[in-house]
Amino acid sequence: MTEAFSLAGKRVWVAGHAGMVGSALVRRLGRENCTILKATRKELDLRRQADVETWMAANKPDAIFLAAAIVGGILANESHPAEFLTDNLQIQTNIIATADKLGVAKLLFLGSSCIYPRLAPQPLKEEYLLTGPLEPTNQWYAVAKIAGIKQCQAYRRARGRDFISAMPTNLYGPNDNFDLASSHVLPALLVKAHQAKLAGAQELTVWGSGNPRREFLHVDDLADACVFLMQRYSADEHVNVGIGSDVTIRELAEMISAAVGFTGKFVYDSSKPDGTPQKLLDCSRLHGLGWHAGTSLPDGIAATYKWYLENAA
Ligand code: GFB
Repeated sequence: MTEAFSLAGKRVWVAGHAGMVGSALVRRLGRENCTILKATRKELDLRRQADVETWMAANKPDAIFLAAAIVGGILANESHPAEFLTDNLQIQTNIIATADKLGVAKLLFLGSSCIYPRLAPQPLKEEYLLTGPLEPTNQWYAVAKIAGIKQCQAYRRARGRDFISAMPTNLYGPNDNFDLASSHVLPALLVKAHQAKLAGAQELTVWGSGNPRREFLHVDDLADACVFLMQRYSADEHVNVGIGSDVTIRELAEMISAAVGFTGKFVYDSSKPDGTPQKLLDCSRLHGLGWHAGTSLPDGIAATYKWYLENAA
């Protein structure tokens, strides 16, 4: 597919540049001939509309990757419903509405596979959006992300803006959150397996039943897909971004233990929630455009463990 929107010579704002997704985007955009704009949290509170307007008017982005969000694993979502709903709505609304006001040429909004109904058929096609009830543990975050898709569509229709949305599956990689209380499952199990190995422990605690199925995409693959979509995609419909296969949490724990060298057994903590039974994206739309993920899960886990040892352990 041809490149309809060139990033060459453009001022490109990565909103949320310090996070796992934003920092992957900054790495990937280093290969494009563009000027990357960043605003630290100290410089700009994205929840404050007037501050966002002032910063954007002064910095004049031509294109925006909207990767800024309050994110977290299943427990963080359950424990902070107000922040996951309100802060995310504020951040995305301020940026999208100001991008419209200033006539920003292109914007890509990032969502999540939790936008789909809890019991939607698998793999999840884009058209399953709003066809059933959401997963209760992350409904607050999901509602904000669904609103973001609709905001992009609304500005496309009403104002002719080239705002698009990408919906990644569960992500992992460098700069992930490795805090056990608020992280997602993959970094959590990496830390737990590593600490259990060091302590010579015989057991590792896995939350829930181990039966839920999840699909895991390396964040560098997501960044590559986002740049691809920014350059080549322009339509109302959001686009799923995944790897095409999923594993049970039990299988994930086994893969991580093998990578880390933990040889003990798993104990399942049924006081913790399972969440959605399965989340596997149908990526036919993205594959049809010509993009495929390049990192296998075992390779991605090995690379992330190496990164963790060198940077965060
Ligand atoms: O990754 P995770 O926190 O989020 O949990 P979701 C995935 C599964 O792993 C759940 C289990 O069934 C957890 O119970 N799990 C097992 C663990 N051990 C652990 C552990 O030590 N830590 C964690 N965190 N989980 C999130 C949503 O859902 O996914 C967000 O809450 C977002 O809104 C994100 O969509 C991508 O996949 O269940």
